[in-house]
Amino acid sequence: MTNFFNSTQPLRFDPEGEGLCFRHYNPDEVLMGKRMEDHLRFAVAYWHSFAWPGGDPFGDQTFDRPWFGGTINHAKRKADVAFDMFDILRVPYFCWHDADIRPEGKTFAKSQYNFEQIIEYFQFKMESGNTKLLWGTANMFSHRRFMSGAATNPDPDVFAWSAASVKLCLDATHKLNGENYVLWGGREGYETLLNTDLKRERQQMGRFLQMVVEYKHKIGFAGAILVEPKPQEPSKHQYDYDVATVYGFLKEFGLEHEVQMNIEQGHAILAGHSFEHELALAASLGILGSIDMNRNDYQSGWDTDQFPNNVPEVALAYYEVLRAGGFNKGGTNFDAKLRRQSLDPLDLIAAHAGAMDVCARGFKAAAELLSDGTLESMRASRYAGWETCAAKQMLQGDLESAAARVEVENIDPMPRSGQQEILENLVNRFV
Ligand code: XUL
Ligand code: CO
Repeated sequence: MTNFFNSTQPLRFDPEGEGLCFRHYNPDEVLMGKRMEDHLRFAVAYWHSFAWPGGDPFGDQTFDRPWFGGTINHAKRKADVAFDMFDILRVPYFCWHDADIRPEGKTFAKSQYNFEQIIEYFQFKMESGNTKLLWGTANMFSHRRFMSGAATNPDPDVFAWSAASVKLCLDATHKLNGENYVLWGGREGYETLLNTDLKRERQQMGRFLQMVVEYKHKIGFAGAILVEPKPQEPSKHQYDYDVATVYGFLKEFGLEHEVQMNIEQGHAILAGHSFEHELALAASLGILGSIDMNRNDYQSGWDTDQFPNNVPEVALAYYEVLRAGGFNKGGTNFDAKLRRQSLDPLDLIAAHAGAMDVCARGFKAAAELLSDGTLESMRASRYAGWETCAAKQMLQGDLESAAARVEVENIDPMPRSGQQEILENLVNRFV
């Protein structure tokens, strides 16, 4: 135990409590036959909470953490504080990038040596603790060697470096019994089309993803490989633009049954969609894996990665997750960071505890809405015509036989209300 948080006493569930406690998140409460902890599967993002120094484009580091320093001892101290926080929050999972957890070495071998020491340290801490690994990933966007992409780089040596990075991180994720492995391609895109061979870059990226999947099978990693879509930022355009685009990409490279999605709230908004749209689409395509829960500032138009605090939005998102049958290997990763003025250890705890409560409220509302059944029965009745034999047969037939029905059956379709306001009022009763 470190003394960063003063106490590592786990937060209790107390709806009427004063100070720091959960007012809505009760891990043991059973909803739809499952404990809330097992539904929501919360994870802490190591990068935002322990590695981010509090900078912005106009100012440097604001956080002064005792583990900032770049030695292996600093990295272990960081791990100690992280595991203290996992205990306080009672989160079942965490997530990392290689670059968050180990000091960068002068060579790949030195970075690997540092990384493996921390993975061993994690293993030791995980054996005696309650927090598991939701996913690992390789940071292939921060270091300048990746400035022109990782797998899509014009330099094949960077492709090889990226292969070595993913292999190392996938091996470590496997060793720690991680449930998923994520690829987010922040630099897999372009700054200008003028210097970009788009066809070649997409092919490199497709082959890279096939290699990752081949390797996953070779080592017997049972977790899911997840791609995280984002339309832009840091690149002007990113190839993994949104769920629909990634699905087309997966089909092109024969990976639609191998790879699923890690969908982030803020990325959905940047792509011009709602979070629930991206979730519903992924679910309908059978590729809904996991979620990165956060929110953007709706005025600033970029990825501010704030902790969620909008219950109705969160409820509609979890509604789609529940409608799809809930998480399997996936979970709710808080890909969210403190504001840079939130300096205190207490801010870190409050941010997560508050977000867990927001998610719990949203989740409970979603579970009640689904159990109530009205929304689903109204949706089903809108499509009831398609349940008739004639309608089903029409889809088996050709254009001419469908067209012939108009005359033969004397068809004259009557428009029906979409009932949007009635449905919105219904949702409002639950959120
Ligand atoms: C960046 C982002 C990443 C990924 C993991 O916007 O969301 O943190 O989640 O690389
Ligand atoms: Co993310």
